[in-house]
Parts: sequence; structure tokens; C-alpha cells
Amino acid sequence: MIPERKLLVSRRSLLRFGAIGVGSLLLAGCDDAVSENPRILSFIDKASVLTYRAQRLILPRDKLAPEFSESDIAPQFRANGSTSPSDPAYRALAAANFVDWRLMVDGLVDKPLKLSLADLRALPASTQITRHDCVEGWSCIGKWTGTPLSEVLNRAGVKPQARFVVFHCADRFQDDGVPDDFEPGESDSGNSGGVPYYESIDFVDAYHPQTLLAYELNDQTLPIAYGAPLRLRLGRQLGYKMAKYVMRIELVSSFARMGGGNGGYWEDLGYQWYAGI
Ligand SMILES: Nc1nc2c(c(=O)[nH]1)N[C@H]1C(S)=C(S)[C@@H](COP(=O)(O)O)O[C@H]1N2
Ligand SMILES: [Mo]
Repeated sequence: MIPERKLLVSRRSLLRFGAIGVGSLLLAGCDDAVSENPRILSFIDKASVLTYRAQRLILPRDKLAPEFSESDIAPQFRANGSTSPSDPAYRALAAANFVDWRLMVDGLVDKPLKLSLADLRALPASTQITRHDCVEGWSCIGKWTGTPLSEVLNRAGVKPQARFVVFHCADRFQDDGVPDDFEPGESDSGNSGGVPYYESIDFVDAYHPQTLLAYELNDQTLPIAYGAPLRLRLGRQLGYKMAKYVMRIELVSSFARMGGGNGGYWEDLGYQWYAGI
């Protein structure tokens, strides 16, 4: 059973968000005030009345998310969800600084790829200082560096039937909706229980210039808490879309037979697939 608090942005919480007034928006660092982020409020308004299709008609495809300056960067970026995947294979890769890690790119592609971190770093890189907005009501500004997803997709060659890009992650969530994080001293469970985290986006977002496969946060190698060795960054959607611990990118024509069929871990629990902000 999933605890009630973990079940989607329920109607009740929408009402709760809606009942709180919009105050001033703190731009520096992390902003904890649920009520003070007009973007989150506007997401909730939109999500409750509009479908993804309608949002796509309204929002211009290449609209950029705001970018900030160095002085806006939060002294400590907030970590959320899984922060230390307990999967033994992941932990072995992490122990060796991910030198043996390979990003698999497969599915509806002309040429499946297996990319090391060095391969990704050899591709054109992009840096952005952007704000991360979590559906739980906090925001945080960070500086991200990585490979534009388009660079990887262009090298793999996208087949015409492909409609979605799926990100398969190394971490799992237990049946009670709690991340299966590794705790020091804990015996190795082998992680047979629970379900893996996954996410998906369409090609409007996949080719958007701010969509990155990030390997650095604030000029440092991406730490494990934030999704090492590679995590997705999107300019125009909420935090839960930005898959951490990405192991495999799969191009598909449908995600109906994957996970719970809704295109992502949180979507399978009722969140919106298109979490536009
Ligand atoms: N693999 C994976 N990706 C994930 C999550 C997670 O638990 N596992 N949590 C999501 C949520 S809800 C948020 S807000 C962000 C948190 O990213 P951060 O830890 O860098 O703040 O990652 C998203 N991507
Ligand atoms: Mo989140």
C-alpha cells in the first residue's frame, strides 16, 4: 500500500495549495515556501484544467526557462527522492567513480550507443543556471553542465516511429512509496522488491536547447545525492521529471506496457505526465 501522503497531487492538496495566497518569490537559493512560488501555483492551476495537448498548443515549443546569475546559486542544493541507490551494481560502479558505467541508448534508434562519461564529456557541452521547482513546493537554483540530449539522440539516429524518450534509472522505490536508499551498516537486500524509477518526455522537450544530460552541478562532478553519474535537466517541467541515476535511454513509440503504463514512476501514482511550469 502506498501511504496517502505519497499519492499524487490529490484534489485535497490542490485545494490546500490554492487556498494559500501568493507571496513574494525568493530568487536566491532554495525557497521552501510552497505558497510563494507562482510557477508552481500556475502549474497546479493548469494541470487541473488543461490536458497536455492543450498546454502544448499554448506554450511555444522553444520557450526558454529563465536563467540566473552565479550570485543566485543556492549555497546548498537540496536533494530529494532517492539520494543513495542501494542497487549493488550501482554501488559497485559508484565505488569505482563510474569509470565502468555506460549509458545505453537503444530502442527505436538506427545505431544503439554505449557511452562512457568520457564519451559524453567529449561531446559539445552546455551550462545553465536554472531553477528547479519541486511539486512538493520548494525551489532551488543550481548551475548544471552536461551534454544536450539532442547531441546524443542525433548520434543514435531517431527512427520515425519513436514518440517518447524514456529514462531508466538505477534506483528503486519500495512498495510503500519510499526510496530504497542504502543506509550504512544495512545488509544488502539485493533489491528485488519495489519498482525502478523511470521517466519519459516527448521530442519537443528532448530537442529543447535547455534539455541536458547533466554530469556536473555547480562546477563539481555530480554528487550521488543529485543523481550521479548522469541526470536529466529540463527547463520547462517540474522536478520529478528530471530523472537521476540514468542508466539507459530508450526510444519508444508508446509507454503503455512499461511500468504502470503512465510514463513515469510518479505518473503511475497519479501525477501529471506533462508537468509544465
Ligand atoms: N531516479 C530518480 N530521479 C528523480 C527522483 C528520484 O527519487 N529518483 N526524484 C525526483 C524529484 S521528485 C525531484 S524534486 C528531483 C530532485 O533532484 P535533486 O535531488 O537534485 O534535488 O529529482 C527527481 N528525479
Ligand atoms: Mo520533486
